Amino acid sequence: MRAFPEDFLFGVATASYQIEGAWNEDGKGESIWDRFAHTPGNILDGTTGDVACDHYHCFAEDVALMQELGVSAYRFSISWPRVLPSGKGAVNEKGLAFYRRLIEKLKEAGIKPVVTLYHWDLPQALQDRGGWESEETVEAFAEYARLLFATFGDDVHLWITHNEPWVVAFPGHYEGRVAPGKRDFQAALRVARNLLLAHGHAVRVFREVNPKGAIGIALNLSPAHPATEKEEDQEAAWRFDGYLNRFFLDPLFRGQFPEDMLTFYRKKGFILEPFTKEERALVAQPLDFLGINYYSRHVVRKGEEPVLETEAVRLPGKKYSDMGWEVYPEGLYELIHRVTEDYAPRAIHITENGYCSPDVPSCDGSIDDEERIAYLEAHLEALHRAISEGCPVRGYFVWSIMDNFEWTFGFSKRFGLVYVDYATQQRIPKKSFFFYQRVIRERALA
Ligand code: IFM
Repeated sequence: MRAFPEDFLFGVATASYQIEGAWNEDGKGESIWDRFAHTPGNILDGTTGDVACDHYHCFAEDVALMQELGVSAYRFSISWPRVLPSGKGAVNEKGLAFYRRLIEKLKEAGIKPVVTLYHWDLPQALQDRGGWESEETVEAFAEYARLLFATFGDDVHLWITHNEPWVVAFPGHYEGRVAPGKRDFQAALRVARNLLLAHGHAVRVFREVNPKGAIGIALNLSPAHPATEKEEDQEAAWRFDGYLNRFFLDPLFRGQFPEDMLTFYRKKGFILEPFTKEERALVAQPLDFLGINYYSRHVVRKGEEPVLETEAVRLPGKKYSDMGWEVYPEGLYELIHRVTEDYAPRAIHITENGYCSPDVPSCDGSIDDEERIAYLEAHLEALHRAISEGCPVRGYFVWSIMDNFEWTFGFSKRFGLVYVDYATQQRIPKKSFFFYQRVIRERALA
């Protein structure tokens, strides 16, 4: 038996746009994801998050499922336009009331709320005035954070400022594959910088308001490995590491962008202002924990992509999920050690980890997702190894409690421990639900 520490948090995670639905109910404002998904051609299967898992109405049933699963924490995000329809100014009390009801239900069930402030659904009203490219959004984020800390401060166990700022900046503003769907690398750099500043402002407000609980950020991190021993591929892998990992870790823990990336982007003709002394102090304020979202590693070689000049490589003989992501549990172990040794966070939470497979109920209605079980088991084992070697990992959140709207892929991808029949909103626990239930009950891997 490999036992986990007594106070280790076992949780599950979701995000507002992916599950809530009720996109225009009770005074909610439009988000950039409403706009993006409503624009024909953006979502692969033509669906939207208008209804999604209808969690806005079914949240009590969903909390009951979490209670049955036995989790000690639930990570969810607050929809900014649901509580501030224009992004700032007038508060939508009905929106706040929804999250109050959810938090109450969680408390009754003995589940600790873990709240993400920003999981990608920016109020469209702010986007119309420049979105994350504009300082106005940075200021609005600080006020939005203040409202939430003041309203729910003492009931929330962990606060997460941003989820995966890399995705917001680069896939959102350079690749154009997620909202707001821009294709401009210069804009993406500006957005990345502003997201870090906004994070810093929110942390400062948190320390001022001083609620119970702790604050951190969730980064999507992934080891970048060279496809071959060739020097140009090794350089490509280090550059990709700078692009994905160090570009956020260095400012958060050292107050500045990595020197090699500043030079690289400058050579490519992009403007990236280093942080000033005041900004450094703001961005690198001590965090209570670092959230890591881990799914896979990246294997890269030198390639034709115009900015980074790297290219992803798919290796023969390896297992890939339905997202096309390699199953690579060793990467989680490697990452935890690297972050612990290079950046020394006070604590680490694995804020997301999970597996995508094309699950289909069998004739008797059960869902036998053996591959997900194998994935979770291997990752929990890697995590356990890192903890037993002294890495400060305090929690683990499976993505996701239930199947949901997988952004550009719509409902065509399933990550849940619980199957969702979108036509009826019926929830069916998969076999992996019972696997995770047993791990939580025993607080150990068999
Ligand atoms: O669904 C997403 C989530 O919103 C952010 N992290 C990755 C998940 C799977 O793609």
